[in-house]
Amino acid sequence: MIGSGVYPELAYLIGNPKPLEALGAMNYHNNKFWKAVIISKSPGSPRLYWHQDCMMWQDPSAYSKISPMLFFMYYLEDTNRNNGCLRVIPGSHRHRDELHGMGAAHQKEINRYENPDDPRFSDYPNEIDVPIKSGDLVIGYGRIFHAAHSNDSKRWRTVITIWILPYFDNLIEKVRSWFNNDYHIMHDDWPDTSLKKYQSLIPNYNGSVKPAEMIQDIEIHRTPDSRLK
Ligand SMILES: O=C(O)CCC(=O)C(=O)O
Repeated sequence: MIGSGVYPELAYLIGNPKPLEALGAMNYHNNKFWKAVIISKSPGSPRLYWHQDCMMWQDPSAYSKISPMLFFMYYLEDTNRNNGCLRVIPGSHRHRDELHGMGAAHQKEINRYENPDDPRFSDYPNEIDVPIKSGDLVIGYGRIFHAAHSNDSKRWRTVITIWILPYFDNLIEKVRSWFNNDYHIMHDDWPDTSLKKYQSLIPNYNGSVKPAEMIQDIEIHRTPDSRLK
């Protein structure tokens, strides 16, 4: 996995006007860019565990129809069950699922596939596959549980994920402060020519709340509370 900080070439894709127009048509405005990652699944690599990406579960918008986090996934190969396509649990962005009680995403043990019997690697009756044609774009709710199948093919399978934060100015202040800081740490040294490609998506928080006010309670922000039924 490679983070966007070292890849200013991604600026073209981040600023790609077509998906942004599609967001506008879906009533998503004041969208800001957080970061992107390039994930390559090598031949023979295992499943990716079930997780959701949202880190704003203290914010009322996380419980509303308009999602405070979206992902754009650009797959660079056609994907299918054999080479590790995306899987999702429909409805899990708005409704509580058994996976919500199984621990937070992105921790070391789960990233390293240390316990293949962990239920976050299991199959679920309500999951669906999302096979994609190379170059097509998946726009997803950051709140939805998603995973990927193992890559049982002989070729690498690569996706570029871009996270977008809609209605950024409406988020609670500590969340805005943290995302703003995290974005700028990673991308401020990109050349101006790159930054200009997606200027309107650059977060801009000028308040006095420190990013630490969010990150010190990160598990609270990553986990839905009783407002998710
Ligand atoms: O590798 C995939 O297909 C999914 C990647 C993913 O879950 C993510 O970028 O959050």
